[in-house]
Amino acid sequence: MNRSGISRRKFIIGSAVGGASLVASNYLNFDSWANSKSDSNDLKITPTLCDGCGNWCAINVYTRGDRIWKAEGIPIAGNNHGRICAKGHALLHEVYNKDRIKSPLKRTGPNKFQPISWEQVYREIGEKVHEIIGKDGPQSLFLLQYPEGNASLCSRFMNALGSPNVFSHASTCFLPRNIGWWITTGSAKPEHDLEHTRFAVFLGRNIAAGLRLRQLSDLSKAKDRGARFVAIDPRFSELASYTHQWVQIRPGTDLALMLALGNTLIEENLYQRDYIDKYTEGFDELAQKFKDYTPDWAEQKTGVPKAVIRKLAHDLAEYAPQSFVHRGYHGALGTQYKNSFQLVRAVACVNGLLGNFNQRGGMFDPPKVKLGKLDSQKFPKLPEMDGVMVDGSGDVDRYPITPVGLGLTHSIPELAIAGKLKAGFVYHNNPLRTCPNPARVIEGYRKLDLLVSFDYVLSETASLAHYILPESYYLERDDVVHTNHCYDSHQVAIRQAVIKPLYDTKPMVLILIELAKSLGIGDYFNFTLDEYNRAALAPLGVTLERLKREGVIDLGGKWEPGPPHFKTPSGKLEFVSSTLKDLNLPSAPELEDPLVTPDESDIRSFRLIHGKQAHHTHAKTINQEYLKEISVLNDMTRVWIHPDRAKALGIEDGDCMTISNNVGKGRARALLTQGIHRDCIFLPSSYGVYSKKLHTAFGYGISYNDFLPTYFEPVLGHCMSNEIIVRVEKTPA
Ligand SMILES: Nc1nc2c(c(=O)[nH]1)N[C@H]1C(S)=C(S)[C@@H](COP(=O)(O)OP(=O)(O)OC[C@H]3O[C@@H](n4cnc5c(=O)[nH]c(N)nc54)[C@H](O)[C@@H]3O)O[C@H]1N2
Ligand SMILES: Nc1nc2c(c(=O)[nH]1)N[C@H]1C(S)=C(S)[C@@H](COP(=O)(O)OP(=O)(O)OC[C@H]3O[C@@H](n4cnc5c(=O)[nH]c(N)nc54)[C@H](O)[C@@H]3O)O[C@H]1N2
Ligand code: SF4
Ligand SMILES: [Mo]
Repeated sequence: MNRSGISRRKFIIGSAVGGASLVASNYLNFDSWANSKSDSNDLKITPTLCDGCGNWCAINVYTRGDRIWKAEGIPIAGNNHGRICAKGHALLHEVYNKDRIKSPLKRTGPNKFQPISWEQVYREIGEKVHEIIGKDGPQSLFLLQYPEGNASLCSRFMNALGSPNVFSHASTCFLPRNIGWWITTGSAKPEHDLEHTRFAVFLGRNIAAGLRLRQLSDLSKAKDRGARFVAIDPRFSELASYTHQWVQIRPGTDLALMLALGNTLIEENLYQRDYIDKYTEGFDELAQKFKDYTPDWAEQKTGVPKAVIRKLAHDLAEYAPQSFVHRGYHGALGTQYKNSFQLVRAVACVNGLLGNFNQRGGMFDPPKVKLGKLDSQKFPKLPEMDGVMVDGSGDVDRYPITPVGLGLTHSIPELAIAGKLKAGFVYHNNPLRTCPNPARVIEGYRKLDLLVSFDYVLSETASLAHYILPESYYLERDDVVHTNHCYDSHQVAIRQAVIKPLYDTKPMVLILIELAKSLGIGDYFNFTLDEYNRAALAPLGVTLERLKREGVIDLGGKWEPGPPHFKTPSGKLEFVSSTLKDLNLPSAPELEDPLVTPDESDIRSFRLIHGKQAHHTHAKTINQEYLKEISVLNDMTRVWIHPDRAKALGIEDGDCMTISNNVGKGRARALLTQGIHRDCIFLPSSYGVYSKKLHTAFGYGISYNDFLPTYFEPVLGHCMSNEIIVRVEKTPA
């Protein structure tokens, strides 16, 4: 057998490496999909929102009879402008996945589950929660969720039970990015006027794989108009292949580069003086702080030649304010390094020096839609919550600027082991796969007296839960109205059922309303989803009927350039932050080294970095057969390694490597490429599913979390997921 240049021998090694029994092609039969389509001529188009990743692209889904047929993007939708990605198409098939949970389940042993009725599952959970609250108080409960969409009602559910412990994926994804921007500009997620920019730098942000469809299409338009782009990344990313320049940087050293850009802009008088006088705070102190961070100095740290650094500063300045350094997401500016928070602050300050905030071709605070609330006469208001979470979020003595309601998800196992958390509800999240060091996460979650999962398949986390309450898949349910996909205009959108649920599953909102009754908090849930949504829409002058008909409604008020308004304590962009000063933290950005570095005296020692692939979301889509086939055909589980480093270890392209450290050990095949920095290896983050109940994905590839120690970054508490040193060796034959 020879598939895409993979010899039979190598292919078997590849699958053995992942431990999967993969008989490619046979499991995937396109005819079966075509044949199973309905012959009905009853064609219907239902607008809804894709649930494939956090972009919430608005889509029109076509059905024939009761069978889903295809989807298209909705042109006016802010985040996708009519486009959808491979996942947006492929996940339509996921409704029919054989691995779906078909009714509520109770776990009766390891990987043993018994179907039970909704009444029984509500009753048993109700009894258990009462017992736990009686013994350990409501503070011992937590809820972990996706922090948008139905999140408002899930949080209401936890708060009604008396617990402030609402967690999200913040501590493994974006925490420093949001807090750094918020502290500096008052906007946690500024947007970019990419379409009109003339020069932009993407620092550890790969919009061509960690997809943001709107930005990709805006980038193309700007490129056609002559704009130039630079990707700064230790590896030749998908975006780098599309930009005009790729700057290869030593991983973990972006902060030194940003400080040197700031230094050059200031020392060479390249900054926007008028803008800075009017709209910023602390310039003189910043200039003093940046004095020693010269391009010469940064070259030593980053490996980026000083001439390149200087040229970057000059290019940014030449086109300012129609230029920017991208605000980042998960890559270098997310929860990756000990210095990520300082880095985000430095990036925000460099943008401040360019004077680009609220300017054409620069950055801006995206328009926000204010939704209405339930009538407090008719529906009781929740009592006020104590502001501090069990993990120290919001606690002045622990993580004072980590917001309550996002939480440090990767601390849950520790807190369970310490006996501080006793019962958990996990919705649309999979900590057993997406948090560091699975062995430890499993140990922690096992300690819980009650674990309830609301998943649609038996993910790793659901497989460990005492009860699984299956939510209907996104194509089968209505959700809370949505506003966060707007980008540059005020928009409102809705996810709604395209077909009836195939199995005995329910929409999350209905589950909450019903479960609330057996938990004694029914009074706080005495409404229907439609009532809740109508109340939300009331101030917008939009009816629920119209929203369901159109899917997305543009309310006008598109962002326009003008004088900036910064929602910071000083009302200005804070080069020097009064908030950080009050907390005795560095008030202007300063150098901080990464936590760990590879051992230079050991040729086997590497940093392990990781990243997204365009056809997968985290490790949750690899159980979808078509998406897996893309990985198989293109041999995409391989780990990138520099040819010189590989040669020294006797590793050739396609060879099996053993990767290990004191957290874990795994095997993967090598992809030899000049497109990766010598100091690191790159592991795609889409693989490593170990739930045996995900039959397509199980055992295919490995995950970075298998090597990631459990860290808590000192200021914000995030997981520092690129602070991994591993030993790489050729696997003996
Ligand atoms: N297809 C797809 N799209 C997605 C997602 C998905 O899973 N799949 N997830 C969504 C979510 S939740 C997120 S958070 C975003 C993530 O989007 P990104 O933040 O773009 O994602 P990553 O792939 O984690 O990292 C981006 C780049 O950072 C590089 N990098 C690693 N270390 C360093 C470093 O030290 N310095 C520099 N300069 N670069 C470095 C990596 O090589 C990678 O190319 O994508 C969103 N969109
Ligand atoms: N291995 C690995 N770990 C990662 C990442 C990675 O790429 N790979 N990325 C990091 C980043 S950037 C992020 S944002 C976090 C994300 O961390 P998580 O939010 O934990 O990640 P997901 O993989 O998106 O988990 C989603 C869970 O929701 C379930 N689900 C999917 N659709 C539905 C539905 O319609 N209803 C319900 N109820 N459940 C559903 C899936 O089966 C899965 O169990 O992970 C971080 N950790
Ligand atoms: S980017 Fe793709 S997976 Fe994500 S919401 Fe849009 S269509 Fe769905
Ligand atoms: Mo993320």
